[in-house]
Amino acid sequence: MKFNRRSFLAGAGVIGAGAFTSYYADWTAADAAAERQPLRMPPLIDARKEGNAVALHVQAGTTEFFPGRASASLGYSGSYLGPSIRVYQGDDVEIAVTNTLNEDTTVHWHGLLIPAELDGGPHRIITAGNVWRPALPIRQPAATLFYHSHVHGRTGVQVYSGLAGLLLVTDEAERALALPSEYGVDDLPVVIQDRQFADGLMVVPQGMMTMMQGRRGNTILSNGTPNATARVPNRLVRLRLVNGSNARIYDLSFSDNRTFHWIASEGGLLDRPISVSSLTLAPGERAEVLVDFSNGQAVSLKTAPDTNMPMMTGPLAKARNFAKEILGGQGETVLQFDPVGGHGAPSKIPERLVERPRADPSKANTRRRFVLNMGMGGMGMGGMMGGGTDSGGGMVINGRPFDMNRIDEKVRLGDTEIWEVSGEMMSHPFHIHGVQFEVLSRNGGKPILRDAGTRDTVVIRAPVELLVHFNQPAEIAPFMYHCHILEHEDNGMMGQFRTI
Ligand SMILES: [Cu+2]
Repeated sequence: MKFNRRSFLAGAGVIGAGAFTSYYADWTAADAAAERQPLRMPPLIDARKEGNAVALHVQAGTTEFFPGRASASLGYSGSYLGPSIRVYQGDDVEIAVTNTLNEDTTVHWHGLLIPAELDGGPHRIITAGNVWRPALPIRQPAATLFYHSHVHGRTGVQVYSGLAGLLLVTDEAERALALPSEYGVDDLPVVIQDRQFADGLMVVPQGMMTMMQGRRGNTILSNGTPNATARVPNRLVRLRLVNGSNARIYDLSFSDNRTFHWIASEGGLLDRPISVSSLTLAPGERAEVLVDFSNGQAVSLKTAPDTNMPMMTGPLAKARNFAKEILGGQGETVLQFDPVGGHGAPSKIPERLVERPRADPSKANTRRRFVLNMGMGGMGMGGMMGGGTDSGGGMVINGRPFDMNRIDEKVRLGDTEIWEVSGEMMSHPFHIHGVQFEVLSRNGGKPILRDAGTRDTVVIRAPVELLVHFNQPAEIAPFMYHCHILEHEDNGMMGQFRTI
């Protein structure tokens, strides 16, 4: 992945060369320091062992992503990311969140089905020095959920700096399946994030290109570890893959092209495992998979090159394609696995997982349409390039940027609706708070394999029909729906609804 600055400038032409070079200049920095590091494991907090009262401290600190190089970062009760919190279906769990930062924050429980006033969206600000104590009713099936900052306008920076962690819901049906579930041993959370490093230090990309594409970086971290290696037992291992990146979509596969088994979507376990050799994961999406390491061979989880860039014409398109050619390369290693103990006994994959009631499309009487747009068409290149550095180029849904004081949609509590969502310029991960949904169709045709199961986030471009069931109240506070490219969200690609 070497990158020649002069030839890149030539490709960029005249317009926008400055923006491109500042964005890409350090793109190759991290490769040089490719020393393997053991995969870091977020501490596990079992809520029941804490009497269902958990404390989280939002704090600033420093993290040595690379040995001896201390980067400024944020974390929950730690310097980067937060503990994995195991919660049990049927329990009420109080989480006391103390904000020790010098700025506002919020904690959104992404994927948790709870009333809107507990959801931790942009309205539920925790000001500096204050504590928020939501009592979260855990009523949904086992799933891997993702808590993170959602403070409007600063979500991108705060999550990038480290404000994210996992909430692991468990229930009896899951435990009865005897899936690998020894945390950190054969049940591994893997939070995948790309971050920009210069000289071994994490830097926060800024500027117009960053706002358009979303913050990306030259280094892939797994649980905050660059060049990570996981030692795993020589048997079946569960990976809870979480895309915690601000903007990048990963197309994951193993270096030996082995088959693995997708067992849970964002909403929880599928009805049966689906054998795959690759899996796409957009920001905010999660997938639990079973991987058989019984052949004892080292193997790497890899991603295909990053190709989700805004569609452009003219000199910017040339520069973009040029960047893709140079930077795309052969893809990258996300995480290496070193099985311990040589050859093991081959693993058995369960044939069935769980049966869950499904929403009935014939009950959906209301259809709403949402178009996620980047508003570049109307502005023209000159306007876009000449705008403020962080203007973001007019991120909107249905032509309107987010307004905290405007309720965009009102839904009847208990209803099932069809939401038809499409995105322009590039692929966008669309997330709806307080619901789970199923994909009914894609671009007028059948859903793809990856659309199986219930979910709260889905990557869209051509129109996708979602069957959404609304069973959480949003009277005191609204719920959000938005693009999960965090810079798009921060710059207005978000709306809000009430359920009444
Ligand atoms: Cu977007």
